[in-house]
Amino acid sequence: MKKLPSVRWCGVVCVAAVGAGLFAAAARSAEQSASSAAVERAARSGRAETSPTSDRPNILLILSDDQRFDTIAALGNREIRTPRIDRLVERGFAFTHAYIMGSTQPAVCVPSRAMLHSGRGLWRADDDLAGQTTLGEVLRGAGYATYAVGKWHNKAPSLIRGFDKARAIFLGGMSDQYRVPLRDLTDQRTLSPPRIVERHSTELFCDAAVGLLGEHRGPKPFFLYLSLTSPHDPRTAPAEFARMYDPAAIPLPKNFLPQHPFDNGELRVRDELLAPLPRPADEVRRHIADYYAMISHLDREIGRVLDALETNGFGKNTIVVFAGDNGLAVGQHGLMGKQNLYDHSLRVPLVAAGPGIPAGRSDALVYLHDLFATVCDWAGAQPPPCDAESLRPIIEGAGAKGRKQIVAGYRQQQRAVRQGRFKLIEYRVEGARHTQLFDLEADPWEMDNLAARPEHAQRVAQMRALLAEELRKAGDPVEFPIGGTE
Ligand SMILES: [Ca+2]
Repeated sequence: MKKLPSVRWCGVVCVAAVGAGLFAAAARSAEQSASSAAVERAARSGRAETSPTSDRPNILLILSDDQRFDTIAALGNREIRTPRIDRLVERGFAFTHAYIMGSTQPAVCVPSRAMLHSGRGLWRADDDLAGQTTLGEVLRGAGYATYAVGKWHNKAPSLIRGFDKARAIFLGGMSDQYRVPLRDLTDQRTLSPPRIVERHSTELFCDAAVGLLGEHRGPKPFFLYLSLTSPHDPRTAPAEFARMYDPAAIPLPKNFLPQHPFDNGELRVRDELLAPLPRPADEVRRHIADYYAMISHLDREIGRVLDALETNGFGKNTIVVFAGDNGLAVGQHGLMGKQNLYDHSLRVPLVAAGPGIPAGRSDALVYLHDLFATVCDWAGAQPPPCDAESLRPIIEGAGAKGRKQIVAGYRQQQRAVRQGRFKLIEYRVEGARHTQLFDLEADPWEMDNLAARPEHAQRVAQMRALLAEELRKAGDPVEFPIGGTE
């Protein structure tokens, strides 16, 4: 198993700096030059640092947008229909506890994708991936043909650097699903002016992916990144899918609340205004029905891409990864959006299937951005110094147990740590502080706050110390007071 290089970051973290940008500049100078040079050397020579072999797998990485972890039928959701993703789950390996690290801004997609494409944690990934070696660059340098389709939310230069071909690219966060402005990478390696085709974004993106699979010729293996804008709102699935779910028959989540019990610092953001306050139960049911309709539609569409793998002869030698960029509340805890640190907003689907991947499941704590190192590992490519850890030892049953803890933050108001069955969330909003402690085994819906109970006082203290230490190690530049007055 490939051992990732360890990185010492502490020396370059500016603890007084607010925001990721300053940190990124410091990290760039300290860490970037060596890895960039290696990738550039490999790209110039036209071959990989490690020798390309014909049996290296193709890699298809499909990323959905705002899809919560528990929206796949084969993983236990009894309402939703996801037959194609179910088949991936059944033949592949699913991580049931894949987390993102939160966000430094309301557009959670941006840092989430920056983390995925750089392998860096929240406070080290630059939103535009400026000067940071991307997954596309690493694989391109390692002799892969690299293709991108769909949403790219980290500015054009980082896209252009990493991909040989890019089709139907949407440079933004959200759009009318039937009027997405699409750009293509030209022969001059610039992006074309936007064009609009009046068809659902998921269908256009999957068409482009099918087209690229039809064009691909060896001997290089391919890396195809297919990034959807579904089930992100507007949740406007085609009629046959919109009819699939009757809102009246959708159960409310167990942790449904008409409103969040206290100000978490982000209750008026756009996502939270998609339903009135207090949240009407019927309206939340309708939102869930629309959400599920978008997911069933994307399930059918990615089925077409998976079929195209087979018809083009790539079925046996392609690793397929299906993942999401962040979760979504849709009525849980009185919230609608993803600007919080509850599990519904931090946890994402993460499934891989293909050669060398046994059928299985793991509840190990992992980060979505661990995929960066995992994909490099499958490709036989050396990742640059980063925070990602390859998931192959877990997938291949080598006794690995994943991360000891997961840490997350949201802007300057929220911080959280999960270790074992317990999760601590700390809030600081204009001088008001709240602490939540959840036992996620006994209370997976995060409804029963144990923080104020005397029998948990010692655990709260221990987890506060752990949170402070993990934030320091993760390079959080925000001075976030932990503990103190409730
Ligand atoms: Ca998203």
